[in-house]
Amino acid sequence: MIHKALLSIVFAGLLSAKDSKPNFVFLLVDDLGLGDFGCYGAKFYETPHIDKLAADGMLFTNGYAACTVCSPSRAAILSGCYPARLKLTDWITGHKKPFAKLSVPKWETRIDHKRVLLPEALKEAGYATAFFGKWHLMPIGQPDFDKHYPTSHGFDINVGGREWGQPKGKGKYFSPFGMPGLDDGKPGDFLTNKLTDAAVDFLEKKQDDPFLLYFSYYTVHGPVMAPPALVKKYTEKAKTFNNAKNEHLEPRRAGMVEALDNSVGRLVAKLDELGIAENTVIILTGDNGGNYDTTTAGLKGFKGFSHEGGVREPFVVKWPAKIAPKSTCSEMVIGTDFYPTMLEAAGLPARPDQHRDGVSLLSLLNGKNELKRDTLYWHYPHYHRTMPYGAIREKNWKLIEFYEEGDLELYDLAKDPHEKNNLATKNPKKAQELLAKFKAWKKSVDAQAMTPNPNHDPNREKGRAKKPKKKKTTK
Ligand SMILES: [Ca+2]
Repeated sequence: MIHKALLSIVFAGLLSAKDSKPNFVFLLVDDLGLGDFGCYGAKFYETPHIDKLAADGMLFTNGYAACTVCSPSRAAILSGCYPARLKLTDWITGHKKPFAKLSVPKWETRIDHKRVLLPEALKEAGYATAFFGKWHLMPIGQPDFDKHYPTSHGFDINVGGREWGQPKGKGKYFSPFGMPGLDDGKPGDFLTNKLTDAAVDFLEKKQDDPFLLYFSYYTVHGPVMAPPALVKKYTEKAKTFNNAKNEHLEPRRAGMVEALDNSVGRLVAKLDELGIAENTVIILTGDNGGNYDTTTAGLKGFKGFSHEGGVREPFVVKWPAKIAPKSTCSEMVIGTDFYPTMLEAAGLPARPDQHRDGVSLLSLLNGKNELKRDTLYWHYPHYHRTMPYGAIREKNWKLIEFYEEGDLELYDLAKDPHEKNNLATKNPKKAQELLAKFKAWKKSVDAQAMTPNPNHDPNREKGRAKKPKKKKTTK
């Protein structure tokens, strides 16, 4: 009897130890604008499941992506390092601008295998790790291309991840998909739904293990395609919609967002059904700002731009065991923070030699609205929709430096969240103070600098990226 009692105590102890290790469902949406969800102000798009997710957990109002384009932002999440430190600073494979004023540094198109990435750290600790969706972290055209699938970077399984930055199968968002590990389905099947089927299947199989379900949605990146019934719904809605906030009434994109919302709803429902929702951390965010066809909640710029519309993201965390419902947090948080956050949430030791630029958000999730960090940084030595630039945000101040001419823009985001009043000439002291900090940071992470381009030819610089919304330029 004593033995039996002892055994049951030990067993209960083991159970609670296991229970204390949370599961992680990490949901990364592609090209997600700050204004895309109801809980961040959308009225045209309908996202009841995501709104409920936010209401059941914590909604962040100063969430950031580590880059204004895909690949660097994704690498930052997986590594806990700024793209500048990784030297992986542009979307793969980037634009070529051979005649531009500055030469783009020789940047990386792969993550070094020596790094212990988030899924690898969790896998070491006994987690089942699964990747679904868009990867976009492979050195296209290089001999080691095949060594950079998700399964070479810590994921047990890969459903859908390859070099693509968007669906490029025969049917694009519709069957056939042409993606590894994903059945091509039948004509008319929609990619978001099929990936969700696979993720739900994983949950059913792994419900007894601690797991990391990393769902990196291809949506809502273009091509803008949605199931016909949803397109019809939003085409009708647009006809009578009271567009008080001047939202972008694009029925297909609205349909993509609703399909995403349905996917999130299915995952949450499955966790509830399996009885594992209480100790599962669900995180939902985006890799960079929304594209031209969406609404950025009034922020300036879109994906690819240096201003807030390029990097501010919805950022939601639900963890019933720890986070009080209807919580909000205004601290600045960024993609590099997920890695240390998940380690601490799992009771695992931090790996400061790995996630060098991340800060654990656990204290925030526990209700303390403070973080020991005042500054965030971005370094984009590339030509895209924006001119090459770097930026620092320190508390409410944001400084942007455009690398070609050294032009500065300074904003007080508390008073001017839409970046309309450049204060760089009015407040040169603050501008120079932030610039000095920004330069010191670049040095500290060994950021790659641009150099004068010996082939610079203004007459051949066609399609040259323009600074958004500055004074009109003459061609
Ligand atoms: Ca993206």
